[in-house]
Amino acid sequence: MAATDIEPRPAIRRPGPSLHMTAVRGSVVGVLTAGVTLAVAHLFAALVAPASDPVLAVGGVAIDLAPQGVKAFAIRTFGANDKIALLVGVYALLALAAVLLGAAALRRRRYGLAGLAVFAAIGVAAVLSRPGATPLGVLPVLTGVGVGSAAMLLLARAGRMVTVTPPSRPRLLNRRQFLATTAGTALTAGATAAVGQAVGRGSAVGARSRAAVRIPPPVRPAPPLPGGVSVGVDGVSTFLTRNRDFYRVDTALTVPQVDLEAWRLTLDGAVDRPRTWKFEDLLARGLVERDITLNCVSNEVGGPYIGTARWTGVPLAPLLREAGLHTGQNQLVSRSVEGMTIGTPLAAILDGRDALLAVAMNGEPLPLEHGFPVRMLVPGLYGYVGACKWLTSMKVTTFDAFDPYWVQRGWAADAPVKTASRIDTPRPFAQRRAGPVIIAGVAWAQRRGIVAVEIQVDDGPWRQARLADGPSPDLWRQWTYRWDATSGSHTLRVRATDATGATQTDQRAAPFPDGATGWHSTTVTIT
Ligand SMILES: Nc1nc2c(c(=O)[nH]1)N[C@H]1C(S)=C(S)[C@@H](COP(=O)(O)O)O[C@H]1N2
Ligand SMILES: [Mo]
Repeated sequence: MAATDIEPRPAIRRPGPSLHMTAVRGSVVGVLTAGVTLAVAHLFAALVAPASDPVLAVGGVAIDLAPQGVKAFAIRTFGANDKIALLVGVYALLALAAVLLGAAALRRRRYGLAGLAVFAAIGVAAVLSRPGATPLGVLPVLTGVGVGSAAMLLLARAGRMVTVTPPSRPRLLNRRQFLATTAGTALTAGATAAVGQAVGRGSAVGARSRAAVRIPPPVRPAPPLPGGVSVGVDGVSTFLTRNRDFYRVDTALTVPQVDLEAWRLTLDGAVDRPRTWKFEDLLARGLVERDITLNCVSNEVGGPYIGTARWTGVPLAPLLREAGLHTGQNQLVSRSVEGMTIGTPLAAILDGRDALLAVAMNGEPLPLEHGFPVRMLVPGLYGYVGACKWLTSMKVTTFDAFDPYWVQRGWAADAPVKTASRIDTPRPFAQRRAGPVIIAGVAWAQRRGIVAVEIQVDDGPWRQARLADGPSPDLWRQWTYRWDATSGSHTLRVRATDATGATQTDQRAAPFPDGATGWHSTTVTIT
């Protein structure tokens, strides 16, 4: 038995290794073991398949298993940083587990090894459960755990304690050796992780593919936007949202990297003629260009998950018709390269609206975050039922036959965009001088269009806002209202009416399961 494991039993009572010292050694051994394990796994994942990184795989499982309330909370609280927050959480849990593992390894080597085996099992299970996983994907975890075990044994050995002259406190057997071993291990782990990062960047095949893409000019360009679509008021969102400002909502922990050479889009299911396209085949069909507003069902009243872009793409309806749709079908299931499934009502695609397979956004190939090389866009539907990114297959089927990802989690299978409006300025709790104050914002009801926006100050009457130009029902519409502000604290409310004549309901509803409702309001102070 190792010296660390024995407490000599002299009659006199003497201090054991100080709790402090044990905790420090345990933490050092555990965290370094975890560091080596994860760094090696990361490097091998970069070499084999990025999705086989165990941390990403576990994070992915967490996203898919997270109950609806937790997901909604994460999007509400962390917004576009929800994935960073998740990874921070995963690493924090790992660090805690690592400290315990290190302490266990110092007591008995086999406790440490058993702990690592548990990690290996979790990692392997997570990796294999990811969409598109291959048996090769377990290589990074297993190699990482193998090297990690060796590191742990080395560290635990170097961290042995000895009691030199009872009743003094036990000390490190060889302080210098412990320091040298930990420093060496830390350096090795760091260097391995850095190489893994570099290899990962080098294999950023999506970025390379995207850089090489040339999108031909559209055969049917978008009609020019009238200058009057923008109210030109500070604080109101730009009418077209820049790509870098466009909201991003998806379950992908790392942005999928698509190699355009290998990428194919298939159409099958209940059709006479299943088809497969390469990217060039799609471009060769001739592109159209459309300005379309896209928004997320998770958007709270007044929330930021909406944007408008000029999209270039292939009209989707003719593609489906050419394939010969069987009768009785009502759902098109899109599948993305990382395994998302999105179900779109066939009727919506075929009713004459500009449903697209988009290849470009605001004049550039689709950004990787927004679905390079191809995403679907169906005006009038929330993104989770009409806007699959990183698209790789489409299947014609029925709603009875298949529940896509979000529907399995209780969201509505069909989700037309609800009429909504937002006050962009003044911001909440803004302070303004008494006198004229411009209230302005946006309203949207894709497919129907906005015909009126009204403003209410406190409990006063509803008054018409001035609408900016609205060239298409698939676009949001800006509005302004000139308010003669009097001093005091005031609540401003907005509501919109769509072209069917329906005015937004004041009934508050949360985004789940088919989109939020209620009037956006904001409180300002006038001095
Ligand atoms: N592959 C994939 N496509 C996806 C999603 C996803 O998680 N994975 N999220 C959908 C949702 S919920 C929305 S609102 C839109 C958001 O598109 P954006 O990130 O380009 O704004 O993408 C949709 N397409
Ligand atoms: Mo969404």
